[in-house]
Amino acid sequence: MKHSDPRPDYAGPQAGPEKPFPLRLEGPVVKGFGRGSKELGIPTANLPISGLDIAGNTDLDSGVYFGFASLRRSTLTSQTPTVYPMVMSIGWNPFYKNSVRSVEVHIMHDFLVDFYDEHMKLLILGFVRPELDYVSKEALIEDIRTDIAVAGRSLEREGWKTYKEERWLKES
Ligand code: ADP
Ligand code: RBF
Ligand code: MG
Repeated sequence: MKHSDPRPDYAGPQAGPEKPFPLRLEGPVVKGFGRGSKELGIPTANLPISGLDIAGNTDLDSGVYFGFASLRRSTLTSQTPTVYPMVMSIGWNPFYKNSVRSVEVHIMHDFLVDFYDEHMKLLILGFVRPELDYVSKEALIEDIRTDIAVAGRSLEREGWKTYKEERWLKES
């Protein structure tokens, strides 16, 4: 896949998620490098990388995935978690030459306040593309914007949108 190649409008099969999906990951939202919002204009809620081990998914390929995320306020544990569509990046962020692997989630919702420390659950339903390096920050941003559009459209399909009601996501 070259950076200049046109991108498909959808990810994953029309009918719905296929093995090994759905995959589940969860953990507290932690501080990342502080680059998402400030540098790229795209905030990403980071999970501790150990979250990958907990779920037994250490071998998950680096790249962009999509699905649904739920958030539970740490101070209001009795509250039913809210579910949102999400797109996420697992990897080394070659553009930034990170030395640690990260799990970062962009939630497709406008939040008025930050939600560090809240418990986030991820129902990962499909793969969008492998992780890439970029010639410029603008090229990276453009591809992430496309990832968001592709994920949003893909999750609205009949065989996919029902996962928003999945039981585990809504358990507090
Ligand atoms: P960090 O490097 O600490 O992850 P970011 O610049 O990536 O910083 O911002 C991430 C934080 O922004 C999240 O932890 C969350 O509290 C907040 N946030 C606000 N809106 C969103 C959103 N739509 N998706 C993800 N995080 C968001
Ligand atoms: N970083 C990369 O270096 N290469 C990528 O291909 C890449 N894809 C991403 C896709 C999405 C949907 C998101 C949310 C982030 C992606 N990133 C990628 C990570 C980006 O560099 C990171 O969010 C910022 O460095 C802030 O931590
Ligand atoms: Mg982040």
